[in-house]
Amino acid sequence: MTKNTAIIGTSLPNIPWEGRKEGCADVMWRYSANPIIPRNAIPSSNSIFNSAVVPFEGKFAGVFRCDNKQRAMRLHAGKSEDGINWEIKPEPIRFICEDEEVGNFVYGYDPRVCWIEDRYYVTWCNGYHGPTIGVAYTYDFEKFYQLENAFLPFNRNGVLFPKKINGKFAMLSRPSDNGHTPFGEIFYSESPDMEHWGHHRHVMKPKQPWEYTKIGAGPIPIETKEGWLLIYHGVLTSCNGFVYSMGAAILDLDQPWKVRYRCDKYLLAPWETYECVGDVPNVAFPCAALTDADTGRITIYYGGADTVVCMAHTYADELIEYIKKNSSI
Ligand code: BMA
Repeated sequence: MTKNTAIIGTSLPNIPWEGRKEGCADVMWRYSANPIIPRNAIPSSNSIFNSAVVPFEGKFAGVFRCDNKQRAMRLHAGKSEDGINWEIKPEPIRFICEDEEVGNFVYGYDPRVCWIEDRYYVTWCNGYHGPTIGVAYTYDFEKFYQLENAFLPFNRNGVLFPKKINGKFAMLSRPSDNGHTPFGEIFYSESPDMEHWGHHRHVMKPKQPWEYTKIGAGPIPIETKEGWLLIYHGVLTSCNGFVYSMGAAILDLDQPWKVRYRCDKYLLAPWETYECVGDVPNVAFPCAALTDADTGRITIYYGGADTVVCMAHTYADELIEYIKKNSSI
């Protein structure tokens, strides 16, 4: 297999994958056995959704959003042989934190997991006098060490880049309010040490009708020859409430706050029953992507209707072509 794909990255020959069905013309397609994780995969859960997975020791590991039967939002670690069948720990993650003030867990949701240099970093929406971006790291998905929150409240959708940019850690985030935020644009920030964040830059704001209320970064950006491939969610407000779909853009490799291309159409919108019916109807919310540089395969993990975890697939090269062809910045 040649590494002649747009992805700048490593091989993942065991990426969970199902090819496009005959007759399907979509650039991104769903795994046919969705959802892969049911709402009751652990005894305490009301719902399991908006979760993040990564390759780990030849297999897979992840951090899962499990809302419990008190409807408290908790993060649980999990492992998998194949990326599809998951063993999620019944007990939530107990973060180890030097500072009680920061480590006092109130709630946590919508995790992202990012390998940078020598460890896995976890970012999530962390309750600290309102939602902000929690940061922790782990080596083994057993012990998690919590660091300072990245920002002041109110912020959500903190998504790290998988390598330092111009010598600094880099993160996308989405300043918000304390409620079901009716606005939202994506910003870029840098840090020399994963604690102090600055050099804030505006990346993009809602544009097309499908994303017009707010947007937020999804999976860890994927490094490609064309730039950082960013899959994000966009929200439309209908007469019946929010509708969460997935879209994509390509950001400059060295100055990721500069948008090179941006797809004006959504890639995947809530059409299937498991996306349209659940605790929150009409939600497809991506939080992770696995990639294989050899084949260009990308598998997205997304939450369906705030209730279950689902997968979708695409090819990097086809997706990049599609974004360019449908781009308006
Ligand atoms: C957002 C977050 C997500 C959720 C979405 C739809 O504000 O809370 O976790 O999937 O709303 O309810």
